[in-house]
Amino acid sequence: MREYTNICPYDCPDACGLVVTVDNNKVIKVRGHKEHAFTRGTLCPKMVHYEQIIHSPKRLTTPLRRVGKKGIGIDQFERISWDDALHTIVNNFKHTIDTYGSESILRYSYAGTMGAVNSPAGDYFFRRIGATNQDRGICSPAKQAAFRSVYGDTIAIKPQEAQHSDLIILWSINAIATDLHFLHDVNVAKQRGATVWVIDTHKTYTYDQATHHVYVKPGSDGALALGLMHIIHRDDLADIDFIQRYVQGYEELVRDVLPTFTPDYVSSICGVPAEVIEALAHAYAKAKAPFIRLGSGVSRYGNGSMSCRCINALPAVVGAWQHLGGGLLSSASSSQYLNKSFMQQPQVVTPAKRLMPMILLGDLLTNPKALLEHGLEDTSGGVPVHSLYVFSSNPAITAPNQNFVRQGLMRDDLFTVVHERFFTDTCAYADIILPATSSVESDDIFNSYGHYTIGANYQAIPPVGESRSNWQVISELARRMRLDDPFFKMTELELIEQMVRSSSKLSQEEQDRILQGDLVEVELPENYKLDFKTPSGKIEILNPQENIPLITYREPYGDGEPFWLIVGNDIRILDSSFCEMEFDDLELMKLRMNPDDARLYNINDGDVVEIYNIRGTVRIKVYFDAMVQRGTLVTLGVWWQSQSSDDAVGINALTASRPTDAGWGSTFYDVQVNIRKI
Ligand SMILES: Nc1nc2c(c(=O)[nH]1)N[C@H]1C(S)=C(S)[C@@H](COP(=O)(O)OP(=O)(O)OC[C@H]3O[C@@H](n4cnc5c(=O)[nH]c(N)nc54)[C@H](O)[C@@H]3O)O[C@H]1N2
Ligand SMILES: Nc1nc2c(c(=O)[nH]1)N[C@H]1C(S)=C(S)[C@@H](COP(=O)(O)OP(=O)(O)OC[C@H]3O[C@@H](n4cnc5c(=O)[nH]c(N)nc54)[C@H](O)[C@@H]3O)O[C@H]1N2
Ligand code: SF4
Ligand SMILES: [Mo]
Repeated sequence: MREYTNICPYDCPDACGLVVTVDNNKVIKVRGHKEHAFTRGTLCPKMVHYEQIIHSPKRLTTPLRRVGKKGIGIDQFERISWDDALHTIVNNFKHTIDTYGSESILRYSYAGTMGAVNSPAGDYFFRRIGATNQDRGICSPAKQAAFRSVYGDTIAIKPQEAQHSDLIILWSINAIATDLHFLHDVNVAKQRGATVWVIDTHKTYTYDQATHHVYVKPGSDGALALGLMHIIHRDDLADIDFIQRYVQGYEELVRDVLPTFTPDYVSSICGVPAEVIEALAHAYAKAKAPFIRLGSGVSRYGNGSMSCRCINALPAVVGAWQHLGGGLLSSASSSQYLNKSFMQQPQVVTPAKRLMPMILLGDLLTNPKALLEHGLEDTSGGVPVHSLYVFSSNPAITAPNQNFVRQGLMRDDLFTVVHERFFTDTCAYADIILPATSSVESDDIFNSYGHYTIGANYQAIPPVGESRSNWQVISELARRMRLDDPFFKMTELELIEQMVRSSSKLSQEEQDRILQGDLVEVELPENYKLDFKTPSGKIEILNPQENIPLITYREPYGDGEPFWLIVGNDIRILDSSFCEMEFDDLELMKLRMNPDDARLYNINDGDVVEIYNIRGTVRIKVYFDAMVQRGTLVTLGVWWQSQSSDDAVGINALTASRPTDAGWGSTFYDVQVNIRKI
């Protein structure tokens, strides 16, 4: 029996430290690592039985070739050897390049594993062969663009600082489900007397963590933030000394924008009573060290980046950054300490090729001119995709505009490879399936987008079945494609060492400790919170480089339908990861609806309804919930098709591939639907 230190690989800001117990080449137990500065010894419910996922009988263990129809199931596949599988893929790539041009190959991958080696494993390979590469915008680039607009390259605040705050706002973050370990810091602050506000569209799992709740209309938070600043200015609560020293654009904001955003006007946009807006503004401005934890919900709208810019301005106006415990955490991913760019091989120049925003997968598979029609550059002139390589992602269920995605995946003239741990919905459309390792079966290194602890994962057990890691497959494909870059000959261990040793930000001691397997919380520079790394050296409420330089309110898109549809995160799964687990609940996908709304549509508790819009229709059972705001409908989780309420489609049949206002991000929350009883 032996214990290994490991990192949880999933797309979660907590990037927890794990202790993995191995006996006889099997993981028998997983627990939270006590010495991890953010995990502090506890795991979320999803991961307490990680060993059941690693050794699940449902794991894919050999390569498979489809011999039957697309889109049906695993019985349409037969087992083949790795050699046969890789040979087929390489032949297809060569044929596709010769016949249609290299951009006819499309790579699609995301963060099934967050490992710094295995997540971007294909970035350079697909650029090197001239394929259509992807812009990784499925998650929350609009939020990052907003932070960058206001704070440039400023180092993100350490989450643990929130322990010293006297007022914490969990703003569009369902922390119990999505950032559980931050609540440790929140609870320490609460014990010291802090108040905790949650700003969301509905009552989430995180409800009980808060002392105060604010429910906004979807997509309206920009107006709320401006309303708070209106009151802060009106009541002389702004920190003028701080603003004069550190903020650009406050005068213009007060003159041109804030006068409109009176509490009554803001209330009419957000649906929040004016007295609640007043109370929040006063509490926020009078707190000594207010801390905002900004989640991604608010950024996934057509106005998402602008809303986030407005929220980012709040700590500037009250000077929160000066005080221990004060500030705003949007994401720590901008503050990279590993030299992750090594995986991109930036020194190798290759001809510019087509880049597809991830949200346009369905659009591009069904319409070769889609990028051009969206006003994007397409160096291929609009060549159809004939070969698709998917890894670490399940787009048949998680990508927006699902009807287009599935229509594209069904094309007979599309050759699809899926590298996966389980038979997901995307696998059903594959021509070749490759079995993937789990995080304990290969080597990798992880940093986090929610905190500053870095840790290496050294292989704890041999691969299950014949599974291989992303890097092992990609480097083998490179070899078979006769690419002779020394990069492709590197092992995962060598890549890890390279990313650590070539980091200019890690001290020698930190490097040594990380490589020897310690969990290392990196040291941040002194006074980093007030070192604003923007062109002006100040916080840029007014950023002259933006199309709209001064922060303001913009409306979300909407679809002209009567209900906003909120697809929140389910605590049991992570995007569609963990759907391979067994669940007691026979009905995983439900729709929560306010009973007063339901009555208007003659809908009863327990009725099966159709929710629909221009993009699709989904059948789902209604549950009454008086805590759901009028005019919104709530469903949790992006479930596999077999777990969905509808036989034919998942929830993303309703969501759109419209981009956010910055960063070509997803607008998963910016969806409206109508409802009918069936
Ligand atoms: N259990 C679990 N954990 C996860 C995930 C999961 O699916 N399940 N997903 C992982 C991934 S990939 C990510 S990116 C993160 C995301 O984690 P979060 O940052 O928490 O983002 P979301 O869960 O998308 O949205 C958070 C909240 O925003 C709310 N919201 C939606 N629209 C609005 C709005 O207009 N205003 C306000 N104020 N709130 C709004 C939603 O109701 C939701 O409760 O979580 C990660 N962790
Ligand atoms: N409606 C709606 N849709 C959403 C969201 C939402 O809130 N609402 N959230 C969106 C967000 S924020 C995100 S980030 C996306 C994420 O969407 P996806 O990128 O599709 O993420 P997952 O569904 O977690 O799928 C990851 C897959 O990778 C596999 N995997 C795990 N480890 C490895 C590995 O080492 N190698 C390989 N090859 N495979 C591996 C897992 O088995 C899993 O099937 O979903 C988005 N979709
Ligand atoms: S909270 Fe996130 S990082 Fe931690 S164990 Fe759970 S899924 Fe993994
Ligand atoms: Mo995400």
